[in-house]
Amino acid sequence: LAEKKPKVVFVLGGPGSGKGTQCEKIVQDFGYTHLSAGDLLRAEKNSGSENGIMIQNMMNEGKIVPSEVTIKLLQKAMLESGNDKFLIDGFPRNEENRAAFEAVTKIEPEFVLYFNCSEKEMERRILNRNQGREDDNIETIRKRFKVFLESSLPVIEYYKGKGKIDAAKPVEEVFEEVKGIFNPPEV
Ligand code: UP5
Ligand code: MG
Repeated sequence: LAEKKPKVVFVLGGPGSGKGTQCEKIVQDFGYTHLSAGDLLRAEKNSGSENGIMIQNMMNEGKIVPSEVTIKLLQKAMLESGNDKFLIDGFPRNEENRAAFEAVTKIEPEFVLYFNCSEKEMERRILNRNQGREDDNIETIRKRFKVFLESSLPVIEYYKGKGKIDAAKPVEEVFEEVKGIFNPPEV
């Protein structure tokens, strides 16, 4: 029996570009379930799982956790949500993530949002965040930026032309632009 395939939107952008902030707003207006790959990995780390130490070490170095770990967490969260529309925030982060997700789930994204922001502004936001994230120190932030440029931007380029947003503006202005993509104005 053919099951209905879930709809997925990838929400991408550098560290501190506002992925989580905008996803919370999209959820309120458009009925998606928000799945932050980073939040799922942090929860897995805190659960005392056998992968916990590995996840912690990789996140503290700004490195990308092996695809199979992240994809399992995403699949489990999708199943448990009972929803069929997902914002996948902060994943895929490299070409291998992208290809593995597609191979395992057979899902291709409806579209991809890319929150484009300068490093200077992203660094300012992260350093002001104060949520006790272990990776929010200047040394790890620099490593996260480097991994973003080297590994994650190529994935964004792969999906090019599908939803680049100027994320340097205030939250509400960014969301106006986001809404236009979810809800194209009628002509
Ligand atoms: N803020 C937001 N929008 C603003 C605006 N328009 N104007 C002014 N301020 C704004 O926002 C960051 C801060 O800025 C907040 O204080 C917010 O109020 C303010 P947020 O919405 O949290 O930005 P976000 O893009 O979500 O930043 P985050 O730090 O979560 O991004 P990262 O991509 O760095 O973190 P993530 O949690 O996705 O990943 C962390 C690590 O997990 C990775 O480095 C990696 O090691 C690992 N990981 C994997 O290995 N695989 C994965 O698939 C995912 C993660
Ligand atoms: Mg986030």
